[in-house]
Amino acid sequence: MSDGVPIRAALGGQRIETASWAYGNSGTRFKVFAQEGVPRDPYEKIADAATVHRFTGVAPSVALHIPWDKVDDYADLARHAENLGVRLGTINANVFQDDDYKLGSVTNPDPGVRRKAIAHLIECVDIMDATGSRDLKLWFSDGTNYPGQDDVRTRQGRLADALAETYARLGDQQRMLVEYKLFEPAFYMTDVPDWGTAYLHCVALGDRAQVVIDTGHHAPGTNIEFIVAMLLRAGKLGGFDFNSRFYADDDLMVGSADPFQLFRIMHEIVLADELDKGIAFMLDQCHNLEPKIQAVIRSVMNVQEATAKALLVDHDTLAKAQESGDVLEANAVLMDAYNTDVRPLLRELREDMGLDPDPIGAYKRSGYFEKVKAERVGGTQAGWGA
Ligand code: LRH
Ligand code: MN
Repeated sequence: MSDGVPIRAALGGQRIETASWAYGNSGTRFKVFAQEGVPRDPYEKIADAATVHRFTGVAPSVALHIPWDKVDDYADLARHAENLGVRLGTINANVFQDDDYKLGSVTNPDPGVRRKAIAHLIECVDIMDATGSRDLKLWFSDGTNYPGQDDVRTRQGRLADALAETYARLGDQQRMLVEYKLFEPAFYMTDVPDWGTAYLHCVALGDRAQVVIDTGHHAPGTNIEFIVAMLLRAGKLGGFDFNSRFYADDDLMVGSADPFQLFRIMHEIVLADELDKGIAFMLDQCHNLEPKIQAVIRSVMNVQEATAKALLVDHDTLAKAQESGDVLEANAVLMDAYNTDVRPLLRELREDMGLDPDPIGAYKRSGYFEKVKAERVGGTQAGWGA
């Protein structure tokens, strides 16, 4: 029982948004290994996302990336999603793949290039109007590779102007989520490198500008749950791009490299009673080697397991130990929850939800992958189009 909300109800009400691009081919600069059965268009990507929701019950929306998911009729795409039991979620802008953006997009020294980038951001808001999406997510690859290449404060001014113009275009129910990243593709200075920079821009913009924490975007050793707590305290935590990494922005399955970190993050969310208050819990991953749909199902289950453990933390005993300075007792309260096997609880929850307690087994038995492998022959497989 966490703050009066039965754990099962909290887990049953969890909402995890999957990423359309996770179902497409992806890789590294060395190689993209194409896989059989990969979708060829946004309609097929959404069918795969709906399959994840069918077997997990807690992934009812799918984030889109523009232009990777560009279609002629977004309202028709939204209907297609609805017919499959899911809805279109966060709209991700892309100002990181066009030749014009070599020296930056909204921070580019060339005003014409900045105009082009801003036009794309605003086009994404038009798409949100058509899809009914609440959130516009903005990640900028903008940065420099050598000291002196460009002026830091001048670029920040250009960025602030572009964000303000885009923010002004948002509808009343729409939000802007600003994502930061320490480095890559820029290797000397990134214009939005850390939570502080994203936070400062969001404060300057207004209430509907919030920060997104991509768990793969920090320097090694960063205490991410501290950033979570700080942004929660400031009312500026808009969402997460969940994934995990051993080294850099590896985009591996969330919880696969560091399940304890994911637990500590969800502990801060549960402690602040923010599990179902509008924070966007999104997956942002690339399944370069492993079967993609199954990997997304596993990722959703990893978030469920971390959340279930966080909901098991005895907050009263923890607070007492903290207030009395009982260091080991306080740590033990957290470790007891973390070391609890929550898989039986989640199996029961799935049965309560009318689902197979074993989502991966059920998915494999469904023959869905064999079906799409047979159907998706010909055409061009979806990818990052880079
Ligand atoms: C950048 C990022 C961003 C997306 C992209 C797919 O590394 O995390 O969120 O636009 O991955
Ligand atoms: Mn991301």
